[in-house]
Amino acid sequence: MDTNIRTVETKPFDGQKPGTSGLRKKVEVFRQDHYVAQFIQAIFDAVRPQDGFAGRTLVLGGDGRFFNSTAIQIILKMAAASGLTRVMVGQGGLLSTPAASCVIRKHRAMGGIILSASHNPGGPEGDFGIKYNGGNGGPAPEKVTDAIFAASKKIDRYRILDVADIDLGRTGTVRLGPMSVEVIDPVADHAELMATLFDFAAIRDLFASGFTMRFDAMHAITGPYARRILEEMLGAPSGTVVNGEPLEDFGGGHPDPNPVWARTLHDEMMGPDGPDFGAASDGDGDRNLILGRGIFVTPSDSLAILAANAHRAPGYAKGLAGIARSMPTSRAADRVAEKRGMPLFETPTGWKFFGNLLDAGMATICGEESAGTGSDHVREKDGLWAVLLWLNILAVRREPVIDIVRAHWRDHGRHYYARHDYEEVDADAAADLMDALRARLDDLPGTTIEGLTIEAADDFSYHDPVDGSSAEHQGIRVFFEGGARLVFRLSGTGTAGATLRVYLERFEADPARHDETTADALAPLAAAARSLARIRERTGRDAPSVIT
Ligand code: VG1
Ligand code: CO
Repeated sequence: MDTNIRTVETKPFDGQKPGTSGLRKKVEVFRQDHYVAQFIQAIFDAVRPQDGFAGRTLVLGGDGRFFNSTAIQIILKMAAASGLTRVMVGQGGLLSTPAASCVIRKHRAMGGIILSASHNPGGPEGDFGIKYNGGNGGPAPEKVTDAIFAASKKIDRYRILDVADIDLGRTGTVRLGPMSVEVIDPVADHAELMATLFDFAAIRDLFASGFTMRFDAMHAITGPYARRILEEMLGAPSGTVVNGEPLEDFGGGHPDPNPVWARTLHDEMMGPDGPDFGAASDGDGDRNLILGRGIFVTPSDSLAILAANAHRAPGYAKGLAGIARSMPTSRAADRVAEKRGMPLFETPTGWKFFGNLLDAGMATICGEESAGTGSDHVREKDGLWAVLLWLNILAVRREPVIDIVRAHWRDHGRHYYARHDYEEVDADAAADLMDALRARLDDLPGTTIEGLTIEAADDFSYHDPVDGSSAEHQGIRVFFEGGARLVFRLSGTGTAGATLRVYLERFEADPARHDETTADALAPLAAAARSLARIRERTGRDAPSVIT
C-alpha cells in the first residue's frame, strides 16, 4: 500500500442526500472542512465494485464555477487513494455535463463525477454541486443515489493521497501515486460525436449562404464547445458565440437559458434586425434555449419539432424508436408520437429516468420543459446537440424558424405552455400546500374552479418498464375538460427554502386561435392554479418569482 495514503477521521454529517440532479448546496456548505471529501468517500463506498477499483477508469470535470478547481484536486487525490487505475479529467478541470457523458461512454469508464450546480448562480455566494454518473454515462439511478445517501450517513473517515496538487493546465498523462491522470481536451470527443450525427457540410453551406446566428454561452461551460463547433468546424462567422469565456461566477449572471435570464439575446431576437437563429446554454451545457427571429420556441415545442424532423439529420435518418418526456413537459410531443405511430413515455422530472429507456433502445429522443433535450447519443441532456439538430433541420428546410413552428402548430395543434416558479418560499408552507392538494385529489373531479371544470386529478407515479422500479409522489396533475392541465411539484434542485413549480398547459387545435400571447391564453388557468392551491394564503406570494 502506498505510504502517502492518509486516513482522515471525521464526525459524520446528517447525511448528504442527492436531489433531482446530484448534491447541490451553497458554496459555503461545500467549503466546510471535510464536506466534499465525505461525500466523495460516500460515492466511492457506494459504487465500489466487488473486486475493487483496480483496472477502472473514472471521468472527472465540471462547469468551471468557483470551487471547481479546489474540489477537483480533492477528488483526484481520493481517487488515487481508493485504488482507481485511471482518471480522465478535462483540461483546466472543465467538462460539460454532456461531454462527460460522452467521454464515459467512449472510453468505457466505470463512471464519472461531474461538478456543477447547472443553471444556479456561481461564485463564493453562489451554488456548487457534485453528481455521479454510471458506466452508461447517465445520472445515477435512485437505487445508487439512495446508497450514496446511506453511505454518507455512516462516514467517519476518508482516504486521501498526501501529495501536491497536479497541474491541469496542459493535456497529457501524469502520475498521481499509483494512479494515472489523463488530462484531456474537454471538447474533442464531444465535437467528434456531433460530427457523426449531423450533416456538417449542409450546415456549413447554410452559414456560407449568409444565415446569421447568435449563441450566448452565458460565460459558462459551452463557450469553448460552441466556438470550436460553430465557428471553427461549421464556419459561422467569429463573433457568433458571445459571452464565450467561462468565468467562475458566470460574469455575475444566472446561467439559465430562458427568456428571463437570457434577456439580451431574447430581446435581440425579437427585434426586426435580429439574427436568423438564436441559442443559449446553461452553466454545465446540458440545457438549450432556441429562438428564431421574432419567436421563442418553448422547450416543449422544441422537443416536438425536433422529434418530428429528426429524420432529416443523418444520425436519425432511420427514424426514432420512441419519444420520452418528463411528466410536466407539454404533450406536444405526444401528438408527434401519435401521428408517427411511435411510443411515447412519460417519466418523472430528472434525466435519470430516461436512462433505462435509452439503454433499452425504447426511446431515441427525450426532453424536459426545463430546456433539456437529448437523444441516445449520450445519457444526459445536451444543449449543443439540440442547437445542432435545429441547425441541421434549418439547413435542410431553409425556412425561418417562425414558419417551421407555425406549420408544426397547424399540423399538430398548439400547446400553450408556461411554468410559474415561486422561489425560496418557506419549506414547511410549500410542503403543506402540496399535502393539502394531495388530500383533496378524490374530491376534485367534477368541481369547477375559475370557470374551468376538473375532469381528473392524481399524484403522478412512475413504473419503469425496464427494471420495474417505481417512483411515487412525482407531482400533482389536474386535468380539465377541454384538454388543459395543471401540474404542481416542488423543486429538487433549489438550495434555499423550497421552490413551488406550477406548470400550465392548454391545447388549442384551431389555427385561427394560435396567435394569442401565452399570458393571455393561460390567464384563466393561472387563476385556477392560484385559487386551487391557495398560493397566496399559504406562501404569502401574489405572483410567481419567475415565469418561463
Ligand atoms: C430542474 C428541472 C428538471 C431538470 C433539473 C436538472 O429540477 O425542473 O427538469 O432535470 O432541474 O437540470 P427541479 O427538481 O428543480 O424542478 V440541470 O440543467 O439543473 O442539471
Ligand atoms: Co444543467
